[in-house]
Amino acid sequence: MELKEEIDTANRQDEWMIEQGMAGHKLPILDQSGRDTIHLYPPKADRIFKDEEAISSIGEGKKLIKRERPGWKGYVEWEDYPEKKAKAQKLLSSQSFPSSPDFMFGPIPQTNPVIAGDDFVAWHEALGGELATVAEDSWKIVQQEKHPDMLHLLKFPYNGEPPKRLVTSKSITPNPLHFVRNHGGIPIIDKDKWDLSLDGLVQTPKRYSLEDLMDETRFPRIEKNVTMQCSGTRRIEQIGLYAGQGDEVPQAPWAEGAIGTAQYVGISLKKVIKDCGGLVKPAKHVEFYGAETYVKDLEVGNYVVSVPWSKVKANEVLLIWEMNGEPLPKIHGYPLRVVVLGYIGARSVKWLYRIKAIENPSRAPVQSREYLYFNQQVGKYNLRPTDGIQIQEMPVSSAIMSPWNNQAVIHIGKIRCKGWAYSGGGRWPERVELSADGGFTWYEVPSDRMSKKGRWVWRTWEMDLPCEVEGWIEIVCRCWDNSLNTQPLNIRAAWNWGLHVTSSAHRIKVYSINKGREVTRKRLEKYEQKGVPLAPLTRYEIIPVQTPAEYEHFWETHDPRDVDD
Ligand SMILES: Nc1nc2c(c(=O)[nH]1)N[C@H]1C(S)=C(S)[C@@H](COP(=O)(O)O)O[C@H]1N2
Ligand SMILES: [Mo]
Repeated sequence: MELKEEIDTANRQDEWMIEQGMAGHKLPILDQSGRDTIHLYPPKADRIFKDEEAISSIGEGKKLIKRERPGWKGYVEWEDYPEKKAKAQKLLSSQSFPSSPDFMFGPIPQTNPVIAGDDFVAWHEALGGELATVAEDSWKIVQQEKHPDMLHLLKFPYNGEPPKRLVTSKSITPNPLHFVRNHGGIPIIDKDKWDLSLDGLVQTPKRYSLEDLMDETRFPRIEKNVTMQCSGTRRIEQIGLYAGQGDEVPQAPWAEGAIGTAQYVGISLKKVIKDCGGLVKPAKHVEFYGAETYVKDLEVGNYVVSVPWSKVKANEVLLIWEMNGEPLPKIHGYPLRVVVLGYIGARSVKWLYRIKAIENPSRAPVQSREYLYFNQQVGKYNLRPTDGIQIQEMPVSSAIMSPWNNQAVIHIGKIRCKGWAYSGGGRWPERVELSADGGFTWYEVPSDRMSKKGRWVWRTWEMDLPCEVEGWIEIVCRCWDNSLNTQPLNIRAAWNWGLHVTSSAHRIKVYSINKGREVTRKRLEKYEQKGVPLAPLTRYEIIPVQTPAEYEHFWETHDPRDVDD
């Protein structure tokens, strides 16, 4: 028991930062559960171990983890081989790995990619065989397929979003700018060698080539504009509110860009299931298998999730091969992916190779242990997966893409704002409202400045928001969907350990400089005449603003400051 203060905190260079909560990762935890308070300090270094004996007993990665099928680079089948899964888990738990940087509690790295994902890379390297070069291959594809301005939040598994200025630049997101959320590598699959297996609780299990699925005499083609939203969108606000308390598994610190809209072409899964003779009892759910390898708590598997049959039956689950007029990019699931209309992105499985009809929601980790919405009291030390609601439809949400938080804006009584609004489950944004006073008064975005409404798509919007006042203001945005659902007004109300569903009204602080006011207009003219730059806001410049004569004149024509009696 460590009673003595290992006083580390005296005379440290960073004492002030630690005391002010700006370096929470260095803080000892106070254990007050006994009579005396005990300080639990972070260890100086991570515990490093490698059990060579256990590792060599498993055999070589090359033999164990091999390519399952010719023409499917980076695909390893796990779900069919429980023994192989157990061996891989043993391999990973017999050694230590670098931990990912604590970007929530520690400072966020000022780099792009923001986080490297060293732990994920090391797991793949340790597994070896077919997975040895997956991280490298993934990064190459990012560079081939994605816009050079993407914000790479996590390099591997790749997670990236477009910068704010590009998120809503078009109501259909160009492919290179569509956000990407991966849990592992990017399998590189030859479409002629690919097929899809449909099995489980169906009358007649079958396999389909891409050609079969594209045969319009068998399956009517569907073309739809669909917004895909990751349930982690805007997570950065939850991280900022309570750093370090949320799910510390390396998660992309998403901002407002983990949402995108594309025109997809494919078919309804319902028709394919019918082609297999329909479901047999007691099928109620449909499970999707993605070809990459995902490591969760050192457990190794494929990416597997499920949706209820009712969703499939409503023709709201599509099998997609085309995105914005092009074959699906590799990074978005080539050759075939699922797109579940109005559900969180997580259910829209990429690199789909298997569909299985089952009785209950999938027990795979992504479905049963992730994408859960916990009560606020549930956290790291007390949670159980059954405490969380499995997230399917996203609630109504919106975001301001311009101006940016902490930005100064010069205007003439109106601040030009831009953003998006979206609602899950087939509901759509019916009204978007903005407030320039923290949410006391609300102005409606004129309908002619919103993009077209549709059941499965977001609406981008623009508005000149009336603002007379100057100085720091708070701009807030909220949306009402067609069911008149709206957003909670603060982040705290929506905070949850998984850092999902940040659907609270979006708030930004802006410094308002209203040139419509005489004093301000004249002052800015003076700056211009003298050639003094305005930015940044913190710039210190001495510009005389009143002459001594003007000052005297004021007091000659006004009451004095104090009274006589
Ligand atoms: N096979 C597979 N499918 C997947 C994922 C994944 O990691 N692997 N990520 C899911 C998540 S969480 C989201 S938000 C969407 C993102 O789709 P996109 O990368 O095409 O934008 O894909 C989903 N489908
Ligand atoms: Mo996601």
